[in-house]
Amino acid sequence: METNPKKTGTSGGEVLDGSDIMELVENKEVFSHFVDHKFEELDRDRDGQLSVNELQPAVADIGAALGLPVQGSSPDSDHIYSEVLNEFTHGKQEKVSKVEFKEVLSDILLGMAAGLKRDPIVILRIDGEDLLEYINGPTFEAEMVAAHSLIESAAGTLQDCIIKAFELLTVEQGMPPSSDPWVVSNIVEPALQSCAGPDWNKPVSQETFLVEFKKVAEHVAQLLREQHVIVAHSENTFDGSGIKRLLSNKFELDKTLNVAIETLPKDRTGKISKEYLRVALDAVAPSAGLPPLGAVEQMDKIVLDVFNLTNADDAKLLKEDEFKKILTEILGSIMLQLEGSPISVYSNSVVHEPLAAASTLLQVQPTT
Ligand SMILES: [Ca+2]
Repeated sequence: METNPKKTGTSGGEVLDGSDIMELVENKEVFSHFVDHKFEELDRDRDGQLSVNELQPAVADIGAALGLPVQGSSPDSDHIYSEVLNEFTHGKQEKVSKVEFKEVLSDILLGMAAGLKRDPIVILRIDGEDLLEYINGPTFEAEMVAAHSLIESAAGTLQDCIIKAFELLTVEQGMPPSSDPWVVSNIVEPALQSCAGPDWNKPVSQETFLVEFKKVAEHVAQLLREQHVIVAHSENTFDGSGIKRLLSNKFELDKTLNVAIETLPKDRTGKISKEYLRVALDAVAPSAGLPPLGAVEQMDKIVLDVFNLTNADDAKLLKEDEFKKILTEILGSIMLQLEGSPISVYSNSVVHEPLAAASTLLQVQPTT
């Protein structure tokens, strides 16, 4: 995950924010038709019910729509696949009627739509044009000089410098993530090979670096023009609103805090050491709309500042109530910091098939 303080230039992208899914499910007539069609397609033996085997294609589609790798490729995602299947079968190996299928599908789709609304995904098509524009634009030289002095300290060869410079470019400059194995073998490596010269394996001057990097970048742009790369760009902003919601709901807050301290070590009188505040905060994080500790550098910095301000690291023993009170104060301080300057986090990943096409589940069939 990378962090980015600036607004990203993704205005040209196609936004998947869940509103299409929401519209589909909320339009009774269209959704009924969609379910009828899906059901008929899945019910291969035409007995009016879906067996576990007949449900498999729907489960695979839901996985693809959720952005999961194909079934069988990792235990973590396979677990989600079996959860999805359990949703339909209620954990039993029984057949599913159309009514049940419709209910569960509607729940799953609405859940997906809500997830996308919180954290929209923008689909970008990288075709080399933005990269070409960037390398011929006004900021290129200054930025590459800065990049070079950053990279140079590692004292690499020209080739190393060029590879590292590509890692510094993002979709904003028209470059797909250069660490993606597909991008490496289909775009970056071929461009490097066709541009290799006599200075390739030694350290070079800034001037030579600029000239050579530009040549390779032009070649990369050319390759991108021949084969477009689709990148899913997701952005998440932490602005304190999740904490605000939690703090304003006394019942929910109590419940969350109790769960968070339940498993913490206590002394004989039931007191908890302040050194466990961090662990407790991490346990509260999902309910407060915060990322886990260690996931977002800027967020960790805020947490550190708040802990310093509240002397939260002095390992004193506190009664449960005092411990919860301090934890609540810490949440409040983090909220104020985030309200003052929200943190945006984005991640880019290469999609080898366009998302919508990967999932036939979300394609509404035309009425025939
Ligand atoms: Ca059947």
